[in-house]
Amino acid sequence: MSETLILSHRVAGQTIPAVIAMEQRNPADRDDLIVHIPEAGAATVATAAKAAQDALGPVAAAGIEARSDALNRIGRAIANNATELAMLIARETGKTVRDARGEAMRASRIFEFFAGEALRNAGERFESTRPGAMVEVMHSPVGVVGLITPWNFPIAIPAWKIAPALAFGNTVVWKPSEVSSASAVALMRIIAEARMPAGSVNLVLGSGPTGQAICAERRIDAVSFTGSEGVGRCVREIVAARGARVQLEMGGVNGFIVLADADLDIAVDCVATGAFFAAGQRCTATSRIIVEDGIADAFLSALHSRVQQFAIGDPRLEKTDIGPLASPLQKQRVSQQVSAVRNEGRVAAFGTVPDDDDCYFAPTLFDHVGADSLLAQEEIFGPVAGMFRVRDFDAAMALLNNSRHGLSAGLCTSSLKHAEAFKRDARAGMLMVNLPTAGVDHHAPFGGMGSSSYGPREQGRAARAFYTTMRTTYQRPA
Ligand code: UN1
Repeated sequence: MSETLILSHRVAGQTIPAVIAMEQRNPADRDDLIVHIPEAGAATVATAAKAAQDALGPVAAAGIEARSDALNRIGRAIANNATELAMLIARETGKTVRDARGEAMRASRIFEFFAGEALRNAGERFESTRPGAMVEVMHSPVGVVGLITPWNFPIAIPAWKIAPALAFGNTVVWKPSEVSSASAVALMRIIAEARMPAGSVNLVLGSGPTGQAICAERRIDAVSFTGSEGVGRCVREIVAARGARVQLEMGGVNGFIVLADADLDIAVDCVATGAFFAAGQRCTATSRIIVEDGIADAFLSALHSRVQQFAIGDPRLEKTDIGPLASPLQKQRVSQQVSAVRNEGRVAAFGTVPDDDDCYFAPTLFDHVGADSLLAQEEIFGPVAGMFRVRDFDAAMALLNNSRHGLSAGLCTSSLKHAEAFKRDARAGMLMVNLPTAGVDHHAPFGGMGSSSYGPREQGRAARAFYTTMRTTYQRPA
């Protein structure tokens, strides 16, 4: 039986009525989960930003222990509701329920991590060059932050922006992707129960125009965005033009090198999961598989057998490894990109999808891809990867670094010498040795080089740089 949900914005603790503009359906079963979504215009965004601004005083007055307690409450509530949240994420975005449960637990831990960070926001105090005077450095809130988040991690990415924003005394206007609005509303319900001052977190639903209104809203002091490179560039232009702070996490065409001395089982596992899990819809997914010639055929056949074992199907089922793409639009985009590169390598279809016309896309690998192929440069946000055959380690590194992106990069080897050279020379913000390019820890800095990222790192202790502003006080006794 299908369930109908009408979603609402939530500003200053109240849901506000709005006209419905869009709908989202379960991408694996178009008759299941239909949510109706409004589109917040500039006026709604302004109301939300005003509510957030009005909450800054009460948030400061409540103090750090209250903030820390609230973040802990949110973290615990997410863990307690992980099963329901995971099923909703699976139904709404096609992420497998196993992955989604992992995501919920990650979101829970992120809130708990930042509950601690709220209490550890230490500054510095040192002597001034002027005798008798002292210098103090404090890390103060930036103010109202606008958060624009994608559908592929519908609660973990919001968590790693909302939690540090709140930990350091900011307030939030949050716009989730329209593809994951129901998951966002579920997270928002949990946040609303954490007993923070009204207006601490405000949820505005919508698509591109709502995001644009956030970027342009003058009451918003800083904007953090995760999504595509094209949209990221627009976000930066609008936000920077009005002098506000901006942080972007965008795509990657992440490379993974397999050397002849690699443990083949580890290499196959890293590539199979890195390229095809989550149907390739992770900015850290492996897109370029760079393999030393001598082992390329053996590696390919082992990879082929491994991917054949994956269960592709209904993301709501516990046994499923790979679900569908998140929406018909996503399927259309991936199909078009794959058609555009059809002649740029030898295609090895790696799996079959359930026989219906939902949003499934079979894992696809292009072999013998040339270094100047589009596959080497453009991100395909789907279960699609290119295999590049190279002579040796130096050729592999040259190919790896021939990209305007630089999010994550991987190497599979048993050679310490090559691992050290990779860590020194690979142009990427996150380096994985004998581990997949996707799958990051919640307490470590996250971000890339080149066109992949802009602004300070997210996550872990590094997150403070974006969500605080330094204030230097000089003081001498009167
Ligand atoms: C991960 O690989 O564990 O959108 C996280 C994304 C990234 C998060 C990846 N921002 O896929």
